[in-house]
Amino acid sequence: MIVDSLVRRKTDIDLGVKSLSPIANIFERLQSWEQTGGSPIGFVQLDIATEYERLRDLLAKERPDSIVHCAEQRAAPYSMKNSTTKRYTVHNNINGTHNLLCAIVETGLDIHVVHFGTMGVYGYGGLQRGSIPEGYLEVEIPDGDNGTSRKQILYPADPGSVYHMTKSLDQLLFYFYNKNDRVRVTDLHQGIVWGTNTVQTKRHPKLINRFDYDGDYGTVLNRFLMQSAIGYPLTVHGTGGQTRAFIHITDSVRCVQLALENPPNNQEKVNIFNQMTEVHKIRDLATKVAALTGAEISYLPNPRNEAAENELQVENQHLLNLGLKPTTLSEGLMTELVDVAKRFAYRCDPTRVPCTSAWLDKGRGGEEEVMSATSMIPLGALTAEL
Ligand code: USQ
Repeated sequence: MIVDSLVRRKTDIDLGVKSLSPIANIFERLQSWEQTGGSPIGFVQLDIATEYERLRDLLAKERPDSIVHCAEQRAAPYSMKNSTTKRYTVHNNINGTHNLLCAIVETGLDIHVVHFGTMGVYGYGGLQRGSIPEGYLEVEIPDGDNGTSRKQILYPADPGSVYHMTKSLDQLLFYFYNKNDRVRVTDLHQGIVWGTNTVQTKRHPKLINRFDYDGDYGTVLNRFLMQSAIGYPLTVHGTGGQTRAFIHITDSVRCVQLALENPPNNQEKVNIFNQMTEVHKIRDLATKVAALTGAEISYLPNPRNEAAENELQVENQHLLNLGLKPTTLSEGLMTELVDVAKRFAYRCDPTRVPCTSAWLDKGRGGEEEVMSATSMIPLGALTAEL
């Protein structure tokens, strides 16, 4: 059963932009799924952040074994646009997660929650020593008698946007409800997803996934591949020195399946898996895409407040041990995505490609940030939209 407020469709209308791939209405999608032999999927339109009683009663009626929680506002740039989108992101994400946990406790059901978290809870600041562990860190705390005691804690959160901050707060909600009420949770700390089709979505044209290319919702690799398809110079922020974790969409779906098939028991702490398969620097990705497609690269002032360069190593042994076989960056998969983008290029509005959501107001250093980034870049490389 799908429970969805359908707010993402409304956000498109508010932003005046649409997915590059055409998205059929929910009823057509469900019908197409059944036509291709899929088991019937129920649908309930419900906002879990505001309709607590309906959510609780639905759980009591349906008694699910597991819930995959992806009912969160998921774009960092959207969360940083203005005070309305910041407050919406906090309201929706925190109340949604809390209502779900609270309803599980109130109904007395033993439901396994699989949550889409983010690698961004760890932060991407500067040089890193060693690999980022999967959620927890062993620390020694001074005990006041010149000795130390050992403790396992959540890895210190270092969010880089309001969106990432809400996912950091989610971790505490899970920690508390697991400790207090033994709610079983798997938190998937996911990297940047790329690709658009899975085996299931390829079964019918109306099952295609969203392909967001705009500056608010599009993620970096999909954006670069789509930009190359329409002849738009690749929009690298700053020097492109940010290093990020990535995962292909087919692996993302497989990881959810592995998490569902391997739930923790209710004496175990929250399972945290780093859901990523590879790490890349943004400028290296741009170079790869340019070499594959002949696209130009633009080095633009960075609208975000993020380190110019960072290194990243990540542990992902849990999902590998459960059987994940990583699908890594390949020319074939990148070309497949460029082909999808070319097919729907007629739906693209190039004026919506630039990232206009700025992390800092002018009065708080935003202008200086843009100025210093601009001064590092050959003027010829800047595109007109700035
Ligand atoms: N970037 C560019 N050019 C662009 C777009 C982005 O250089 O045109 C840079 C950004 O400055 C940033 C990096 O690419 O350094 C990643 O940006 P992104 O928009 O692809 O990803 P991000 O904002 O971090 O968020 C996305 C998803 C979010 C998920 C997160 C995983 O929107 O839901 O949680 O990736 S992670 O990045 O590992 O935190």
